[in-house]
Amino acid sequence: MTEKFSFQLHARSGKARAGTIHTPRGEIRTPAFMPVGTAATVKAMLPGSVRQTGADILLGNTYHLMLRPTAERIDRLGGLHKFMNWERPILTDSGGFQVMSLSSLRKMSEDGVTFKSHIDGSKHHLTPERSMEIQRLLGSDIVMCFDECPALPAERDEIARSMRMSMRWAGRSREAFGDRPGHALFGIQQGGLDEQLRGESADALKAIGFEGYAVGGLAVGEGQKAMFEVLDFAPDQLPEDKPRYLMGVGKPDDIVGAVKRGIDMMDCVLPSRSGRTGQVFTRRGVVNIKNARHQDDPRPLDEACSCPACSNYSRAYLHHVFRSQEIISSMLLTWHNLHYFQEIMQQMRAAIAVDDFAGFERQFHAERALGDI
Ligand code: PRF
Ligand code: ZN
Repeated sequence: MTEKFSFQLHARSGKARAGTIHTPRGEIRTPAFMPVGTAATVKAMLPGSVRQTGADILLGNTYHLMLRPTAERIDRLGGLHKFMNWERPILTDSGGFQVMSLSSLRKMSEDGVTFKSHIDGSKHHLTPERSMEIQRLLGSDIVMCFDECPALPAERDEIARSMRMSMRWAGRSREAFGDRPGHALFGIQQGGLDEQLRGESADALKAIGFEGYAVGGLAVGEGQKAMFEVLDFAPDQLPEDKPRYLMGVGKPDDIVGAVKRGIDMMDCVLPSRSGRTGQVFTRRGVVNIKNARHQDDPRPLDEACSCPACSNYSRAYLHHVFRSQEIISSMLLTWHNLHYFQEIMQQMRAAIAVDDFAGFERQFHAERALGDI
């Protein structure tokens, strides 16, 4: 295993790519889906179980961990990997996006953002430099630049102003990150839905130079059609030979459409969060286990799925434990959802390897068109 951070492309099918990210903590097969472990846990799952679903890497959050239990405490306890018992790679988001969606009394300036904690109302300041320090204290393998994700819709001038500030923050992030062999810093492209602004952002990031490049500012309410229109050009504006990460996406059909357009990595709370609200993703579409039609159904969720929920339990049981608010309901449904998302990724990697992404896509859409059993 190479000790440094590197990315190797193995195959292409159309614009879809398959590759491997090498890190000192292990390999990440791409296209990769990263389960979200916001508060140093993928909720309702043991780390060993997350690994069994096929995940090579988890996502953690600067914002949550800086507030509780704090980055300094995690550092004293030996870093995030040891703290949460996940020894493989961890990517951490930089905090700005979560400040905007979760905290109150936010005040943005060129320096950074001041905000009040959603947990106890305490006041905090986050800058590119502080975000880099927190992500270093956590021991993150893939560190994200500190950026601002403007809410859409917004005036073009406002999106341009915000993007240019994010690009200055990207320069400060690169400077503060320093030289850390085996660890990577990813830039984040902004620019809303505008091809020219996205191009300007990509050029600014490429001039600074990063180990990987994220497409930020999407999946913020613009809808799938608009997102795909941006993904028809945005990945092409980024370097060929570096991983491309689409932040916060998405539903299974969003993921498939993103990979088709040249995205290598994604993360989303959807499979884990939905597992706790009874929303199940299967080959045949979305199933709501709360629905009374399952209460006498002895069949598994998906007879073709090899996860513990489908191997060992009926829909009637899953319905019962969900309705009874039993803890095992969250455990089983989260496991199934994460297993299903990872299975899609594996199928896409296999299809790209034999240059048949179109064949995968055909089957993916055909199965969903059948509807639930
Ligand atoms: N920036 C950062 N994190 C993010 C986003 C972003 O634009 C998004 C957008 N969907 C999700 N998470 N830093
Ligand atoms: Zn299953």
